Amino acid sequence: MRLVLLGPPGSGKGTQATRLKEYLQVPHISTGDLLRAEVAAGSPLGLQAKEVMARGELVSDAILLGMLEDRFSRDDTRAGFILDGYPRNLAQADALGKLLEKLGQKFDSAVQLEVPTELLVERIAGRAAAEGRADDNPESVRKRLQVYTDQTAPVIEYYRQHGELTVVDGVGSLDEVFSRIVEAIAPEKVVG
Ligand code: B4P
Repeated sequence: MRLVLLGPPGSGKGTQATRLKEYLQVPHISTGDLLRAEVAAGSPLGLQAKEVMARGELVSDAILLGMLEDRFSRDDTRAGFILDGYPRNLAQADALGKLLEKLGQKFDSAVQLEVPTELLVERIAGRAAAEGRADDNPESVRKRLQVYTDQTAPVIEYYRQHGELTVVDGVGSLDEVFSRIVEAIAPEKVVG
């Protein structure tokens, strides 16, 4: 199964992708995690991305596409994937479509997690206290939410128009949200 998880920061994309990965037995590809690994390694790419991420802005499309092409060149993505954090703007949605076409892979569904803004802010504040991620400070969170509204929300329309959008209520316990996603993506597709 080839899935994209869409939703604002704090909507549970990373959280649910970790569970879906076990359930669907396909790799979880988080562009945020890939970037954070580059930052931690101090690579040239990581050095470029570090400040941009800390400000809550989007890293350049060219860097992201290069990273994605590299990740998709690995055999484990042939049977499927859960893509978390990509695409974040229309240019990235278009680039992903072209990449899958080139690889001869059929896309299944974009799952949008819907969560009200007050709850997003609350969840991220909880993670800030627990993990201290560089971009979970109030100023960056405001910026990330704004970037989401301006650049990522149109991606939802893109998938809706392609008839590939599945909307899921992201409010509730981790188990409740997970069950809703599994139900929405048609469990019969999951077997095999
Ligand atoms: P990401 O790593 O994608 O960060 P995120 O949007 O905050 O989502 P995340 O998956 O981590 O959080 P989740 O909602 O699961 O991106 C970080 C930065 O990297 C971006 O700002 C950008 O700079 C850069 N970047 C990444 N991809 C890019 C791209 N394609 N193009 C350009 N730049 C890119 O969880 C949040 C919190 O909520 C957690 O603490 C979790 O425990 C909690 N939570 C989740 N579900 C819950 C529930 N049901 N109930 C209660 N709490 C819940």
